Amino acid sequence: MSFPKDFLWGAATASYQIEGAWNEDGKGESIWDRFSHTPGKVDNGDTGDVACDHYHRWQEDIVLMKDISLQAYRFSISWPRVLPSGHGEINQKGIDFYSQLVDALLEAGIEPYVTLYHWDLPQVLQDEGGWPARNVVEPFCQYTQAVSKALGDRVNNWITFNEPFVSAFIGYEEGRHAPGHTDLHEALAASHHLLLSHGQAVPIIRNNSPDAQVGITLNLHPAMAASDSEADKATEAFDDGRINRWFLDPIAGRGYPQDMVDIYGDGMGFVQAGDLDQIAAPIDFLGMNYYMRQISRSTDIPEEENAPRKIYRRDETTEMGWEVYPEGIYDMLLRLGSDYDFLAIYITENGAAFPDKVNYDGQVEDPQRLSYIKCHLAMVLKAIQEGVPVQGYFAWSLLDNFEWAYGYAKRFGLIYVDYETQQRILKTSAKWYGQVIRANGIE
Ligand code: IFM
Repeated sequence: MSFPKDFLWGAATASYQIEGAWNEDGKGESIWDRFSHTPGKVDNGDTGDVACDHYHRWQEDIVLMKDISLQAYRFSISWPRVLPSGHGEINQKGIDFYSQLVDALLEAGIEPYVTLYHWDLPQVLQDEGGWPARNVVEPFCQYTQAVSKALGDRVNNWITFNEPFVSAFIGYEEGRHAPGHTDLHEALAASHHLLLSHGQAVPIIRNNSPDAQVGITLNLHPAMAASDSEADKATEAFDDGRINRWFLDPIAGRGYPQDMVDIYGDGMGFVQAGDLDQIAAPIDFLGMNYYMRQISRSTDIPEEENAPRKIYRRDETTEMGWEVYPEGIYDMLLRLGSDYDFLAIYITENGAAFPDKVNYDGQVEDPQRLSYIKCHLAMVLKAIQEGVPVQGYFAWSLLDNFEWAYGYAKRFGLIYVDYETQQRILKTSAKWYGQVIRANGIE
Protein backbone atom coordinates (compact mmCIF):
# COMPACT_ATOMS: atom_id res chain seq x y z
CA MET A 1 0.00 0.00 0.00
CA SER A 2 1.94 3.00 -1.28
CA PHE A 3 0.80 6.50 -0.48
CA PRO A 4 1.16 9.48 -2.85
CA LYS A 5 4.67 10.93 -3.07
CA ASP A 6 4.03 14.05 -0.97
CA PHE A 7 1.79 12.44 1.62
CA LEU A 8 2.56 13.86 5.06
CA TRP A 9 3.00 11.63 8.11
CA GLY A 10 2.62 13.02 11.60
CA ALA A 11 1.38 12.61 15.13
CA ALA A 12 -0.66 14.96 17.30
CA THR A 13 -0.98 16.15 20.89
CA ALA A 14 -2.69 19.00 22.77
CA SER A 15 -1.33 21.44 25.32
CA TYR A 16 -3.42 20.55 28.38
CA GLN A 17 -3.05 16.84 27.73
CA ILE A 18 0.75 16.78 27.77
CA GLU A 19 2.40 19.96 29.00
CA GLY A 20 1.88 20.02 32.76
CA ALA A 21 3.50 23.11 34.35
CA TRP A 22 -0.04 24.34 34.88
CA ASN A 23 0.97 27.37 36.93
CA GLU A 24 4.59 27.94 35.92
CA ASP A 25 6.31 30.86 34.28
CA GLY A 26 3.29 33.13 34.45
CA LYS A 27 0.70 30.78 32.94
CA GLY A 28 -2.89 31.66 33.82
CA GLU A 29 -5.61 29.24 34.90
CA SER A 30 -7.62 27.51 32.17
CA ILE A 31 -11.12 26.06 32.35
CA TRP A 32 -9.53 22.61 32.41
CA ASP A 33 -7.34 23.53 35.39
CA ARG A 34 -10.48 24.66 37.20
CA PHE A 35 -12.54 21.64 36.08
CA SER A 36 -9.94 19.01 36.92
CA HIS A 37 -9.30 20.62 40.30
CA THR A 38 -13.01 20.32 41.09
CA PRO A 39 -13.64 17.04 42.93
CA GLY A 40 -15.70 14.49 41.00
CA LYS A 41 -15.16 15.92 37.54
CA VAL A 42 -12.28 13.70 36.37
CA ASP A 43 -11.84 9.99 37.05
CA ASN A 44 -9.47 9.19 39.87
CA GLY A 45 -9.14 12.90 40.66
CA ASP A 46 -6.52 13.17 37.91
CA THR A 47 -5.43 16.62 36.75
CA GLY A 48 -3.18 17.99 34.01
CA ASP A 49 -0.92 19.64 36.58
CA VAL A 50 2.06 17.51 35.52
CA ALA A 51 0.67 15.36 32.68
CA CYS A 52 3.65 14.22 30.52
CA ASP A 53 5.77 17.09 31.81
CA HIS A 54 6.33 18.01 28.19
CA TYR A 55 6.90 21.64 29.20
CA HIS A 56 10.22 20.50 30.65
CA ARG A 57 10.88 17.45 28.48
CA TRP A 58 10.09 18.78 25.00
CA GLN A 59 13.66 18.26 23.78
CA GLU A 60 13.56 14.59 24.74
CA ASP A 61 10.18 14.32 23.04
CA ILE A 62 11.54 15.75 19.79
CA VAL A 63 14.26 13.08 19.84
CA LEU A 64 11.50 10.47 20.10
CA MET A 65 9.65 12.08 17.18
CA LYS A 66 12.82 11.70 15.15
CA ASP A 67 13.09 8.05 16.20
CA ILE A 68 9.64 7.54 14.66
CA SER A 69 10.72 9.53 11.57
CA LEU A 70 7.78 11.94 11.97
CA GLN A 71 7.54 14.49 9.18
CA ALA A 72 5.04 16.69 11.00
CA TYR A 73 3.98 17.33 14.56
CA ARG A 74 0.58 18.76 15.41
CA PHE A 75 0.44 20.44 18.81
CA SER A 76 -1.73 23.09 20.39
CA ILE A 77 -0.88 26.33 22.11
CA SER A 78 -2.17 27.00 25.58
CA TRP A 79 -4.01 30.32 25.37
CA PRO A 80 -3.58 31.10 29.11
CA ARG A 81 0.16 30.39 28.85
CA VAL A 82 0.43 33.14 26.23
CA LEU A 83 -2.25 35.51 27.56
CA PRO A 84 -2.80 34.66 31.22
CA SER A 85 -5.74 37.05 31.45
CA GLY A 86 -7.21 35.93 28.15
CA HIS A 87 -6.39 39.24 26.54
CA GLY A 88 -4.15 42.19 27.29
CA GLU A 89 -0.63 41.56 28.36
CA ILE A 90 1.40 38.86 26.64
CA ASN A 91 3.37 36.45 28.83
CA GLN A 92 6.70 36.43 26.99
CA LYS A 93 7.80 33.21 28.68
CA GLY A 94 4.79 31.49 27.18
CA ILE A 95 5.62 32.72 23.70
CA ASP A 96 9.27 31.76 24.21
CA PHE A 97 8.31 28.21 25.09
CA TYR A 98 6.47 27.68 21.81
CA SER A 99 9.03 29.63 19.83
CA GLN A 100 11.88 27.40 20.94
CA LEU A 101 9.75 24.32 20.34
CA VAL A 102 9.08 25.44 16.77
CA ASP A 103 12.77 26.20 16.18
CA ALA A 104 13.80 22.79 17.47
CA LEU A 105 11.17 21.01 15.37
CA LEU A 106 12.34 22.76 12.23
CA GLU A 107 15.93 21.98 13.13
CA ALA A 108 14.91 18.31 13.40
CA GLY A 109 13.19 18.46 9.99
CA ILE A 110 9.72 18.17 11.49
CA GLU A 111 7.00 20.49 10.18
CA PRO A 112 4.99 22.17 12.95
CA TYR A 113 1.17 22.12 12.61
CA VAL A 114 -0.15 24.53 15.22
CA THR A 115 -3.64 24.32 16.68
CA LEU A 116 -4.66 27.56 18.35
CA TYR A 117 -7.44 26.17 20.50
CA HIS A 118 -7.69 22.67 21.90
CA TRP A 119 -10.10 23.35 24.75
CA ASP A 120 -8.07 25.27 27.36
CA LEU A 121 -9.95 28.57 27.50
CA PRO A 122 -8.52 31.04 30.03
CA GLN A 123 -10.70 30.78 33.14
CA VAL A 124 -10.95 34.58 33.29
CA LEU A 125 -12.83 34.51 29.99
CA GLN A 126 -15.15 31.77 31.22
CA ASP A 127 -15.89 34.00 34.20
CA GLU A 128 -16.93 36.66 31.67
CA GLY A 129 -19.35 34.24 29.99
CA GLY A 130 -17.09 31.82 28.09
CA TRP A 131 -17.91 30.66 24.56
CA PRO A 132 -21.65 31.35 24.89
CA ALA A 133 -20.84 35.07 25.19
CA ARG A 134 -20.00 37.03 22.05
CA ASN A 135 -17.37 39.05 23.90
CA VAL A 136 -15.03 36.03 23.74
CA VAL A 137 -14.40 36.58 20.02
CA GLU A 138 -12.31 39.72 20.37
CA PRO A 139 -9.88 38.15 22.90
CA PHE A 140 -9.51 35.11 20.63
CA CYS A 141 -8.53 37.46 17.81
CA GLN A 142 -5.99 39.18 20.09
CA TYR A 143 -4.59 35.80 21.04
CA THR A 144 -4.41 34.76 17.37
CA GLN A 145 -2.64 38.01 16.57
CA ALA A 146 -0.08 37.47 19.35
CA VAL A 147 0.70 33.87 18.39
CA SER A 148 0.70 34.26 14.62
CA LYS A 149 2.85 37.36 14.87
CA ALA A 150 5.39 35.56 17.03
CA LEU A 151 5.47 32.26 15.11
CA GLY A 152 4.12 33.14 11.67
CA ASP A 153 7.56 33.50 10.12
CA ARG A 154 8.29 29.83 10.85
CA VAL A 155 4.93 28.09 11.19
CA ASN A 156 3.18 27.60 7.86
CA ASN A 157 0.32 25.35 8.91
CA TRP A 158 -2.40 26.58 11.23
CA ILE A 159 -5.51 24.98 12.66
CA THR A 160 -7.78 27.49 14.36
CA PHE A 161 -9.90 25.10 16.43
CA ASN A 162 -9.92 21.46 17.40
CA GLU A 163 -13.36 19.85 17.46
CA PRO A 164 -15.61 22.84 18.15
CA PHE A 165 -18.45 20.31 18.51
CA VAL A 166 -16.83 18.95 21.66
CA SER A 167 -16.08 22.39 23.11
CA ALA A 168 -19.66 23.52 22.56
CA PHE A 169 -21.83 20.46 23.11
CA ILE A 170 -19.79 18.33 25.52
CA GLY A 171 -18.68 21.38 27.51
CA TYR A 172 -21.93 23.39 27.58
CA GLU A 173 -24.76 20.92 26.90
CA GLU A 174 -23.64 17.53 28.21
CA GLY A 175 -21.36 18.90 30.93
CA ARG A 176 -18.81 16.10 30.73
CA HIS A 177 -16.06 18.54 29.79
CA ALA A 178 -15.05 21.93 31.13
CA PRO A 179 -16.78 24.14 32.05
CA GLY A 180 -19.36 21.44 32.83
CA HIS A 181 -22.57 23.26 31.94
CA THR A 182 -25.81 21.61 30.81
CA ASP A 183 -27.70 24.13 28.74
CA LEU A 184 -28.50 23.62 25.06
CA HIS A 185 -28.88 27.33 24.37
CA GLU A 186 -25.40 27.94 25.77
CA ALA A 187 -24.03 25.16 23.58
CA LEU A 188 -25.61 26.61 20.45
CA ALA A 189 -24.33 30.10 21.20
CA ALA A 190 -20.91 28.63 22.04
CA SER A 191 -20.77 26.81 18.71
CA HIS A 192 -21.53 30.04 16.90
CA HIS A 193 -18.86 32.02 18.72
CA LEU A 194 -16.31 29.27 18.16
CA LEU A 195 -17.07 29.36 14.44
CA LEU A 196 -17.10 33.14 14.33
CA SER A 197 -13.74 33.24 16.10
CA HIS A 198 -12.45 30.79 13.52
CA GLY A 199 -13.68 32.98 10.67
CA GLN A 200 -12.17 36.13 12.14
CA ALA A 201 -8.87 34.42 12.94
CA VAL A 202 -8.25 33.23 9.37
CA PRO A 203 -7.34 36.67 7.90
CA ILE A 204 -5.28 37.54 10.99
CA ILE A 205 -3.16 34.44 10.49
CA ARG A 206 -2.79 35.11 6.77
CA ASN A 207 -1.67 38.64 7.54
CA ASN A 208 1.06 37.53 9.94
CA SER A 209 2.14 34.34 8.24
CA PRO A 210 2.60 34.95 4.53
CA ASP A 211 2.93 31.28 3.56
CA ALA A 212 0.16 30.12 5.85
CA GLN A 213 -2.08 27.21 5.05
CA VAL A 214 -5.06 27.64 7.36
CA GLY A 215 -7.76 25.18 8.33
CA ILE A 216 -10.01 23.96 11.12
CA THR A 217 -10.33 20.48 12.61
CA LEU A 218 -13.72 18.82 13.04
CA ASN A 219 -14.54 15.49 14.62
CA LEU A 220 -16.73 13.76 12.07
CA HIS A 221 -18.78 10.63 12.58
CA PRO A 222 -20.77 9.04 9.78
CA ALA A 223 -24.27 8.48 11.17
CA MET A 224 -26.11 5.33 10.10
CA ALA A 225 -29.71 4.48 10.93
CA ALA A 226 -29.85 1.20 12.84
CA SER A 227 -32.96 0.19 10.89
CA ASP A 228 -35.15 1.32 8.02
CA SER A 229 -37.79 2.71 10.37
CA GLU A 230 -38.73 6.36 9.91
CA ALA A 231 -37.82 6.99 13.55
CA ASP A 232 -34.29 5.67 13.11
CA LYS A 233 -33.84 7.56 9.86
CA ALA A 234 -34.91 10.76 11.60
CA THR A 235 -32.40 10.03 14.37
CA GLU A 236 -29.69 9.55 11.77
CA ALA A 237 -30.52 12.95 10.24
CA PHE A 238 -30.44 14.52 13.70
CA ASP A 239 -27.10 12.94 14.68
CA ASP A 240 -25.57 13.90 11.37
CA GLY A 241 -26.93 17.43 11.70
CA ARG A 242 -25.77 17.89 15.27
CA ILE A 243 -22.27 16.50 14.94
CA ASN A 244 -21.30 16.96 11.29
CA ARG A 245 -23.44 19.43 9.33
CA TRP A 246 -23.77 21.99 12.14
CA PHE A 247 -20.08 22.74 11.62
CA LEU A 248 -19.36 21.67 8.05
CA ASP A 249 -22.16 23.67 6.46
CA PRO A 250 -21.40 27.13 7.85
CA ILE A 251 -17.69 26.67 7.14
CA ALA A 252 -18.58 25.68 3.59
CA GLY A 253 -20.69 28.84 3.23
CA ARG A 254 -24.12 27.21 3.51
CA GLY A 255 -25.12 28.61 6.88
CA TYR A 256 -26.60 26.49 9.66
CA PRO A 257 -28.66 23.52 8.44
CA GLN A 258 -32.31 24.61 8.56
CA ASP A 259 -33.60 21.19 9.66
CA MET A 260 -31.45 21.50 12.80
CA VAL A 261 -32.43 25.10 13.49
CA ASP A 262 -36.06 23.93 13.31
CA ILE A 263 -35.42 21.01 15.66
CA TYR A 264 -33.51 23.10 18.18
CA GLY A 265 -36.32 25.63 18.10
CA ASP A 266 -33.83 28.18 19.30
CA GLY A 267 -34.16 31.76 18.17
CA MET A 268 -30.51 31.79 17.05
CA GLY A 269 -30.52 35.40 18.22
CA PHE A 270 -26.76 35.21 18.63
CA VAL A 271 -26.27 35.22 14.84
CA GLN A 272 -25.68 38.80 13.67
CA ALA A 273 -25.61 40.24 10.17
CA GLY A 274 -22.37 39.37 8.42
CA ASP A 275 -21.41 36.55 10.81
CA LEU A 276 -22.05 33.74 8.35
CA ASP A 277 -19.90 35.40 5.70
CA GLN A 278 -17.04 35.67 8.17
CA ILE A 279 -17.42 32.05 9.25
CA ALA A 280 -17.17 31.03 5.59
CA ALA A 281 -13.72 32.62 5.22
CA PRO A 282 -11.91 30.54 2.58
CA ILE A 283 -9.68 27.90 4.13
CA ASP A 284 -6.86 25.86 2.64
CA PHE A 285 -7.73 22.54 4.22
CA LEU A 286 -10.16 20.75 6.45
CA GLY A 287 -8.78 18.72 9.35
CA MET A 288 -10.83 15.63 10.08
CA ASN A 289 -10.59 13.64 13.30
CA TYR A 290 -12.08 10.19 12.99
CA TYR A 291 -12.53 7.55 15.66
CA MET A 292 -15.86 5.78 15.08
CA ARG A 293 -19.25 5.82 13.40
CA GLN A 294 -22.53 6.78 15.01
CA ILE A 295 -25.24 4.12 14.84
CA SER A 296 -28.49 6.07 15.15
CA ARG A 297 -31.39 4.41 17.00
CA SER A 298 -34.47 6.33 18.06
CA THR A 299 -35.21 6.39 21.76
CA ASP A 300 -38.59 8.02 21.18
CA ILE A 301 -40.33 4.69 20.74
CA PRO A 302 -39.74 1.51 22.74
CA GLU A 303 -37.06 -0.73 21.25
CA GLU A 304 -39.51 -3.60 20.68
CA GLU A 305 -41.85 -1.34 18.69
CA ASN A 306 -39.12 -0.07 16.42
CA ALA A 307 -38.22 -1.85 13.17
CA PRO A 308 -35.66 -4.69 13.38
CA ARG A 309 -32.10 -3.46 13.18
CA LYS A 310 -30.12 -3.87 10.02
CA ILE A 311 -26.94 -2.53 11.64
CA TYR A 312 -25.41 -3.90 14.82
CA ARG A 313 -22.41 -2.60 16.62
CA ARG A 314 -19.37 -4.78 16.03
CA ASP A 315 -17.87 -6.62 18.98
CA GLU A 316 -14.42 -5.17 18.50
CA THR A 317 -14.10 -2.02 20.60
CA THR A 318 -11.28 0.07 22.02
CA GLU A 319 -10.77 0.69 25.71
CA MET A 320 -13.00 3.76 25.35
CA GLY A 321 -15.81 1.38 24.44
CA TRP A 322 -15.72 2.82 20.91
CA GLU A 323 -16.57 0.46 18.08
CA VAL A 324 -13.72 -0.21 15.66
CA TYR A 325 -15.17 0.68 12.26
CA PRO A 326 -12.44 1.61 9.74
CA GLU A 327 -14.93 1.80 6.84
CA GLY A 328 -16.31 4.92 8.50
CA ILE A 329 -13.21 6.98 7.75
CA TYR A 330 -13.59 6.03 4.09
CA ASP A 331 -17.33 6.78 4.06
CA MET A 332 -16.81 10.19 5.61
CA LEU A 333 -13.96 11.06 3.26
CA LEU A 334 -16.01 10.05 0.22
CA ARG A 335 -18.87 12.18 1.46
CA LEU A 336 -16.59 15.17 1.99
CA GLY A 337 -15.30 14.60 -1.52
CA SER A 338 -18.76 14.50 -3.09
CA ASP A 339 -20.84 16.90 -0.94
CA TYR A 340 -18.25 19.57 -0.16
CA ASP A 341 -15.36 21.09 -2.02
CA PHE A 342 -12.50 21.44 0.44
CA LEU A 343 -9.23 21.98 -1.38
CA ALA A 344 -7.37 19.55 0.84
CA ILE A 345 -8.10 17.30 3.79
CA TYR A 346 -5.81 16.10 6.55
CA ILE A 347 -6.66 13.35 8.96
CA THR A 348 -5.61 15.40 11.98
CA GLU A 349 -6.38 12.63 14.50
CA ASN A 350 -7.01 8.91 14.38
CA GLY A 351 -6.02 6.31 16.92
CA ALA A 352 -7.18 4.12 19.77
CA ALA A 353 -6.87 3.54 23.50
CA PHE A 354 -5.90 0.09 24.71
CA PRO A 355 -4.74 -1.09 28.14
CA ASP A 356 -1.00 -1.19 27.45
CA LYS A 357 1.42 -2.81 29.88
CA VAL A 358 5.19 -2.84 30.13
CA ASN A 359 6.51 -6.39 29.56
CA TYR A 360 9.06 -8.24 31.70
CA ASP A 361 11.70 -7.05 29.20
CA GLY A 362 10.65 -3.41 29.26
CA GLN A 363 8.79 -3.47 25.94
CA VAL A 364 5.21 -2.41 25.26
CA GLU A 365 3.45 -4.62 22.71
CA ASP A 366 0.27 -3.06 21.31
CA PRO A 367 -0.86 -5.18 18.35
CA GLN A 368 -4.44 -3.91 18.58
CA ARG A 369 -3.39 -0.28 18.11
CA LEU A 370 -1.12 -1.24 15.24
CA SER A 371 -3.97 -3.10 13.60
CA TYR A 372 -6.40 -0.21 14.21
CA ILE A 373 -4.08 2.29 12.53
CA LYS A 374 -3.24 -0.09 9.69
CA CYS A 375 -6.91 -0.75 8.83
CA HIS A 376 -7.75 2.95 8.95
CA LEU A 377 -4.77 3.82 6.75
CA ALA A 378 -5.92 1.25 4.21
CA MET A 379 -9.29 3.03 4.08
CA VAL A 380 -7.65 6.45 3.77
CA LEU A 381 -5.61 5.17 0.83
CA LYS A 382 -8.75 3.77 -0.81
CA ALA A 383 -10.39 7.21 -0.53
CA ILE A 384 -7.30 8.88 -2.02
CA GLN A 385 -7.35 6.43 -4.91
CA GLU A 386 -10.96 7.41 -5.52
CA GLY A 387 -9.98 11.06 -5.79
CA VAL A 388 -10.44 12.52 -2.30
CA PRO A 389 -7.64 15.06 -1.70
CA VAL A 390 -6.26 13.68 1.58
CA GLN A 391 -2.78 15.08 2.04
CA GLY A 392 -1.65 13.73 5.37
CA TYR A 393 -2.33 11.63 8.45
CA PHE A 394 -1.64 12.43 12.11
CA ALA A 395 -1.81 9.57 14.58
CA TRP A 396 -3.47 10.39 17.90
CA SER A 397 -1.44 10.52 19.92
CA LEU A 398 2.31 10.89 20.08
CA LEU A 399 2.32 10.17 23.82
CA ASP A 400 -0.04 8.60 26.32
CA ASN A 401 -1.66 11.59 27.97
CA PHE A 402 -4.46 13.13 30.00
CA GLU A 403 -7.63 11.85 28.36
CA TRP A 404 -9.93 14.60 29.69
CA ALA A 405 -12.68 13.31 31.99
CA TYR A 406 -11.05 9.84 31.97
CA GLY A 407 -7.77 11.17 33.33
CA TYR A 408 -4.75 8.96 32.72
CA ALA A 409 -6.67 5.69 32.58
CA LYS A 410 -6.92 5.64 28.79
CA ARG A 411 -3.71 5.34 26.82
CA PHE A 412 -3.80 6.56 23.21
CA GLY A 413 -0.05 7.02 22.69
CA LEU A 414 2.35 5.56 20.19
CA ILE A 415 4.75 6.15 23.06
CA TYR A 416 4.09 4.76 26.52
CA VAL A 417 4.48 7.18 29.41
CA ASP A 418 5.20 5.99 32.94
CA TYR A 419 3.55 8.82 34.85
CA GLU A 420 5.55 8.08 38.02
CA THR A 421 8.97 8.38 36.46
CA GLN A 422 8.08 10.15 33.18
CA GLN A 423 10.00 7.44 31.35
CA ARG A 424 8.93 7.10 27.72
CA ILE A 425 8.92 3.78 25.83
CA LEU A 426 8.25 3.42 22.11
CA LYS A 427 5.41 0.93 21.73
CA THR A 428 5.45 -1.64 18.94
CA SER A 429 2.99 0.58 17.05
CA ALA A 430 5.44 3.50 17.15
CA LYS A 431 8.23 1.39 15.66
CA TRP A 432 5.89 0.05 13.01
CA TYR A 433 4.55 3.55 12.24
CA GLY A 434 8.16 4.69 11.75
CA GLN A 435 8.59 1.96 9.11
CA VAL A 436 5.38 3.04 7.41
CA ILE A 437 6.63 6.62 7.26
CA ARG A 438 10.03 5.60 5.88
CA ALA A 439 8.40 3.36 3.26
CA ASN A 440 5.63 5.93 2.58
CA GLY A 441 3.20 3.08 2.89
CA ILE A 442 2.49 -0.29 4.37
CA GLU A 443 4.70 -3.13 3.18
O1 IFM B 1 -7.86 12.96 23.37
C1 IFM B 1 -8.83 13.41 22.48
C2 IFM B 1 -8.36 14.66 21.78
O2 IFM B 1 -8.05 15.67 22.68
C3 IFM B 1 -9.44 15.18 20.86
N1 IFM B 1 -9.91 14.16 19.98
C4 IFM B 1 -10.25 12.88 20.56
C5 IFM B 1 -9.12 12.37 21.43
C6 IFM B 1 -9.50 11.01 22.04
O3 IFM B 1 -10.62 11.12 22.82
